[in-house]
Amino acid sequence: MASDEARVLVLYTGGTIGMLKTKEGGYAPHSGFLASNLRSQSRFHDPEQDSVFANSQSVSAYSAWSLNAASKASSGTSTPAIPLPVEGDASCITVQTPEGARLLPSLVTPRTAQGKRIRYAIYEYETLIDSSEVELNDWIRIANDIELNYKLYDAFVVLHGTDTMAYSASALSFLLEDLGKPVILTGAQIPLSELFTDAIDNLLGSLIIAGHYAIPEVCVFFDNKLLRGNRSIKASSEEFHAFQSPNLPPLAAVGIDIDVEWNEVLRPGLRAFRAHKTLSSKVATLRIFPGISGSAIRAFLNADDVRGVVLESYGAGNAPRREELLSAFREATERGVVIVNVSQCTTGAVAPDIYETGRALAAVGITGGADMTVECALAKLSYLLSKEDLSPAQVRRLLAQPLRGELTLVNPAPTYSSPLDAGQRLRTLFAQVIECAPTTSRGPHTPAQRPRSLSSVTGSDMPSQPDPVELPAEFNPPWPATLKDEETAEKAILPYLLGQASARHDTFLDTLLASIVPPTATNDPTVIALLNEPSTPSLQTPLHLAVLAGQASNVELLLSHGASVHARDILGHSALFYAAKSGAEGRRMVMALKQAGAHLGETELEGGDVGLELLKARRSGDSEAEAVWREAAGAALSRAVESVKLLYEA
Ligand code: ASN
Repeated sequence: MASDEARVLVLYTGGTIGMLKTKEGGYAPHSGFLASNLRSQSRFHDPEQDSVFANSQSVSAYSAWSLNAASKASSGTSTPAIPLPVEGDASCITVQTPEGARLLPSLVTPRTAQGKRIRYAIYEYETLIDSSEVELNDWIRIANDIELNYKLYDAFVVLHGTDTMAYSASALSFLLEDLGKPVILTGAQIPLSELFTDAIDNLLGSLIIAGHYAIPEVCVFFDNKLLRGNRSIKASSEEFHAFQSPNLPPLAAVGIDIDVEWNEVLRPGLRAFRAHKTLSSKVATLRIFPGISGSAIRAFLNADDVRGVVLESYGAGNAPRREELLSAFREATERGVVIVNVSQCTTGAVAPDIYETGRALAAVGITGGADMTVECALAKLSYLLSKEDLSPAQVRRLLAQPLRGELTLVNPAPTYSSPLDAGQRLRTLFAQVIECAPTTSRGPHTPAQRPRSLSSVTGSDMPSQPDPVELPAEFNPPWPATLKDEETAEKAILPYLLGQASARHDTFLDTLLASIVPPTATNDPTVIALLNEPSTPSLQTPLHLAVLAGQASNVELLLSHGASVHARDILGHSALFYAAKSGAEGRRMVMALKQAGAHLGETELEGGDVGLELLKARRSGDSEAEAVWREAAGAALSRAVESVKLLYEA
């Protein structure tokens, strides 16, 4: 398999997307249907890339099977299982299951506009469900499956019913601790089996985003919008635009281009990824309504299996101040029941100190949940209460602060002043970078060309050139043709500046980071996410560029600021691959990257890229280079060697 392929594992849990009509007349998930249907569609599978299915009878077996499946499904009888490919088939992918490794046939998309193919396996759960039947154990199962396969895949797509997708996305966002790779939940309002369906756009969009962008978050992708999962709600049971994120703009929007809002994307986790595998079922929601009785509330809060409650209050966090209600709440919180206050309004936040009614709730020990959705607050409570070492006071404290970007702090400390607030500073920085830019990567420039583009950005007093301003070709990808406003300018300049600074052998990267990240907020996720935006048309991030330029201290600096070790460039390589490729000099970078959770990708290992490098080092007697590759590959070394076994033996 080629290294310009991204690898995505699709966990198929059920939902409308793969449903067929039963003979009783209702829709229900149908085992086997989805994978065979996708295989028959050229946009989801390019048979030319699939040696096994192109060259064997399996193609006809599959299509015969899929026809069978469709006709039997409509008659309500069961379908045969998908024929499993045998060991050695080039198109099979290993999927780790709780029972051990399984080989699954892979599918591969045609090349995307960005030049990659997405190779994916569909791991269909034994019992496909309508998501209205989802349970806490299903979330733990998904989290566990992602953990088992974390190093084998670049990203994960979870096919899920829409009814409870917002709950599942919220729960997964907490269960997946220090996540560094994309996990995208999607589904459909109309099944893939129907002529007119949203399943195609939703699944294809999810695969493409998952395969191209190292967005280290649990997201929901629906109707061309990528939403932070724990900010999403199902807002319509009829429209294709089923999901909304009322208090946070989408993380990405798909149109002619895919526009990722990198400023909103969270930083990847700092520690090694792991899945938390317990949730508390002792949580419940309580919706306030006019006339609600104190005795009903007291009975509810006294129930044995209630340890955490999401209180759905009015407006900015208000509820009646009747003493019978307040005393029921007070008794519960004093017993250690954790109550979090979120609003019945779709947009806006709970601000418990605005009204006396809201202040009364805070006074009886109820925690303000800011702008969390009900789904998210419930999932967060369930997650926090499952951590037995946390006291109720600690749970309350954690509820009020963002753990996965799930809430907006009411008065966040000012963390980010746009460099464009100080045009002069930006101009100076830019001029410095350009003056010292390594000419090897960018080609020769005459200084006169650069101020021209700069003046159109900042309205500066630099020497002006007659319009229209033509930019040198190599400026085109990171620079829009016309820079109309400051925001566009900022978006265009910063990734480029960071890329340039990362490749330089001086302290310019420190200066630049200090200028965009105030010293008090080095961990500000909104700013740091900028680091993970590709700086070049070949999708290299500042981290790639620092590694390629051999700047070990810049690598360490970028990692400490939250650069993702999982981003892959157009050739499918992460920074670790290039670090290892730089031989003995790369050792320090390899160590830093591995410590931050980097690992070589399956496509690099299986595709022979790593194996060939090892072989090259061995044949040339460069034992140091070989040792660096061993370090980079770690336990995966044997698979790298296996990929070029024939050459080794030769
Ligand atoms: N009832 C379905 C489910 O949640 C709805 C859907 O997927 N559109 O599984």
